[in-house]
Amino acid sequence: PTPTRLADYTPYNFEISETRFDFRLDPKATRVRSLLKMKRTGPGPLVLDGEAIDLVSVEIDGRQLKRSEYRLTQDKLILEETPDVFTLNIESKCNPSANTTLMGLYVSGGRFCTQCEAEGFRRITYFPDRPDVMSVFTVLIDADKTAYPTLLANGNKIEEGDIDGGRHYAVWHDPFLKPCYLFALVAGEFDLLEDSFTTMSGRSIPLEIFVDPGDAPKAAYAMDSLIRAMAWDERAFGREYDLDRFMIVAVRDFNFGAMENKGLNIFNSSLLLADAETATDMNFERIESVVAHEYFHNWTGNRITCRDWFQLCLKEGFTVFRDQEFSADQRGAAVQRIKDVRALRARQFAEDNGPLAHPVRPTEYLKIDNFYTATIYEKGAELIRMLKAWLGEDMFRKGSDIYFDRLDGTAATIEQFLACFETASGEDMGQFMRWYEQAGTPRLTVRRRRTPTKPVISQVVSFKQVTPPTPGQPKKAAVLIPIRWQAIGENGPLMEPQLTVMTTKSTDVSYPRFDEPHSISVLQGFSAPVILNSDATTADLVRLMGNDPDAFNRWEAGQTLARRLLVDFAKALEAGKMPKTNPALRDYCKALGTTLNDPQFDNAFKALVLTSPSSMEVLMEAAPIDPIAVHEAGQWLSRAVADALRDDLLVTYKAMRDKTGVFSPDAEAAGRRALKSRCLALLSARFDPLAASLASNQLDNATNMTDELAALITLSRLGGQRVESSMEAFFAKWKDQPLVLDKWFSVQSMRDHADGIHAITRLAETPSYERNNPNRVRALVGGFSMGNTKLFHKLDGSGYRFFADQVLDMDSRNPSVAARLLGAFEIWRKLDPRRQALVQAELDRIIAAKPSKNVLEIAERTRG
Ligand code: BAL
Ligand code: ZN
Repeated sequence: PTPTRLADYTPYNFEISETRFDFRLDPKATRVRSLLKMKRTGPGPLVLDGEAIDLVSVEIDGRQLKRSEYRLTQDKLILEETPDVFTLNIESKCNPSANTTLMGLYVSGGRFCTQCEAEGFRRITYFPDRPDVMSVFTVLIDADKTAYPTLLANGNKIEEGDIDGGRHYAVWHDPFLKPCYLFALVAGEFDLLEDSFTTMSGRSIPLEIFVDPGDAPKAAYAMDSLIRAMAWDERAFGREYDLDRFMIVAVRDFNFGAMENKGLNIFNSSLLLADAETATDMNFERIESVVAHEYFHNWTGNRITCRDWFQLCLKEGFTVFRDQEFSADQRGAAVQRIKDVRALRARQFAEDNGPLAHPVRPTEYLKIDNFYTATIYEKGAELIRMLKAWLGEDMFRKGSDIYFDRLDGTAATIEQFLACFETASGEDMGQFMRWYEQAGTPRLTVRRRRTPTKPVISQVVSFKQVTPPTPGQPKKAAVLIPIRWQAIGENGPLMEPQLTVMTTKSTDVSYPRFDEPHSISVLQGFSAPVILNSDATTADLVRLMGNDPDAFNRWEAGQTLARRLLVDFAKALEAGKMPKTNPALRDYCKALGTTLNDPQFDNAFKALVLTSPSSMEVLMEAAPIDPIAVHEAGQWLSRAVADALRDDLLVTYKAMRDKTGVFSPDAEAAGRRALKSRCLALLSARFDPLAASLASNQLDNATNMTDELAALITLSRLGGQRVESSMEAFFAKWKDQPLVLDKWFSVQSMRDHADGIHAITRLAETPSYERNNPNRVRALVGGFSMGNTKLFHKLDGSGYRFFADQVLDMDSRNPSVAARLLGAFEIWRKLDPRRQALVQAELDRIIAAKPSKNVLEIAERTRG
């Protein structure tokens, strides 16, 4: 297959001033008629995209074309000759109930819904399926009234009524220019949760969330989040909602988390439905941020969209940044930043330092679906954050105001985006652009030294940056790195926080002489997405854990200490030795105890301080290494912490128990539960019978899913008699709640089952395993590959084989989900040689099986 290249971009040669679609819905044969008002803007044939659909007829200005007047290939409809201005009518058919790809128009739970981003619209009808072709859409939906009482599309409803044969129709008009990837259509029977929001100019906007019958109460938190997000976007970015109503629909079968279709967001029900009994605090938190994310896309994505899919980060990076800022305001900046950086390190750093590394703005792809990555999203957001850190808050806001003003209604590029900040600040964006073009995580080395002159009048911090080679990019240039730093003494900071904007490969910064012992807090707030290599000693890190005014770096100091210990432990375990207790470990445990008992820190922060770096971080630092040694190193460290702090953990666990009896999903209550769960997990690392009895008690008496699931996970890790009966009881209790059953599959997938891979295979064969449902597949196959170190990485290769079989099986129905699952192999070069050989054999087997383009692209790039 030939890749699509950024360098080959050419504008489309037609404009479509008006678009009208008539849908006659039928699960097996939906008929789509389109009317497009076309105007030629450049030479060449008219080329429309279309895939897995049947063409019925094509007309130009009312005259039906003969078969010889157009060409039809597997994915294109080509008209060599057309007038300059004309009306094009096309009739086509598709089969939504047979559409297991979940791209285009499909059926989920008996309801019609769509997913068009990135290239799904071409599975609905023939159209220029590219983001720079924008039009004003009017959509008529005609469907059986009993089976599909609710008919929705983008924009405002302008007409509805009954028609013969028990059918009815609705006409929707969206006055805003949009590309077809933002098109949406929904039809079915729903319950409705309604509310409203009054915008800053005083317009009252009805808000409607459509869910499966009976689920409306579970949409209340999403509605609350939406209202807060709408108000926040007005405050933080001056953005007001534009249409007359805003709708969200929840569906069970969905490839993405959610989709920002204009005025009609469609959500995976896992990111919309929540109540105390069935959803965890993490679910509530995700719902809040994803509802906000999709809403924020209305400006960053919809009003201003992308010229081509290489510019995906233009909307995704900026929108992730906006949702992170929103969550920081809702839940506390430090805790939010820590969670975002943990996720960045576990996912994006793994991607950026492996075979799938690609720039935030890639230059070529086979399937764009494969580029909805942590790099585009999370690193893309980090770039916006750096822009803000560099330019300052006011200049950043000025630049974003210029962006919304200048580019509204257009399909834009990263260059156009950065030009707005150049206009605002007068700064040259040339070097900053490298962040979008260069893949790989820069390493930032920091060293402290005293000036050699006597008496010492100043001291120096030296920074050096190096970005390692990535596939296709052997040489890297220096990037602009905003470094926030500060000298910290025994009793707190000795100076104001500094911002050094590093633009060269190395730079020295001097600071005044301080007589007292002090440490340098570098990259406060994680001011740049780099891997820091610092010469901080254990004493420095302990000092920063206690005294750094920057809460992120207080946490970071503990993480750095823990990472060093974990790498040492993992290497010892791999060599068949027992990790040794050492002074650094004792200091680390003592510092954790101090934080745990300090009333000035909030509980959510304490829970994060008590959580050690992910295995992924340790694997990356210690590679190549046996992944099971890394996993066991984590258990060793947890056990050491629990041994040192047993009494404190127990007291805290008890103190965090809810005494009100009333569930609240707010940050404070969630923080208490997070700390309680963390204490329980640490106590269980000692295999103390007390932990088993605490977990059993918690499971029996839980009144919310956060507590219930934490107890179940603890029991599943402890093993022993209670596990099987608890798993069975949980299954029986929740078998009718698909979102909770996903959690059950996920816990099962991560257990170290006595009969190994056979247990996982059996799970994939149980009747409740829905092989077509992305959530269920991600729970079992994703959970297994990312969370079951022992069985996935078993040296007999059975874990890798099972996983590759599952990817190929999913690929036959849903290539984009299959390709995403396959990402679990991206770390294979970090593994020990024996496992590398096993994974390589599986990648070769996948490639030989002639998979979809999606899976082929990921398998080949991973294989290298
Ligand atoms: N645009 C795809 C889903 C999302 O990022 O919101
Ligand atoms: Zn998005």
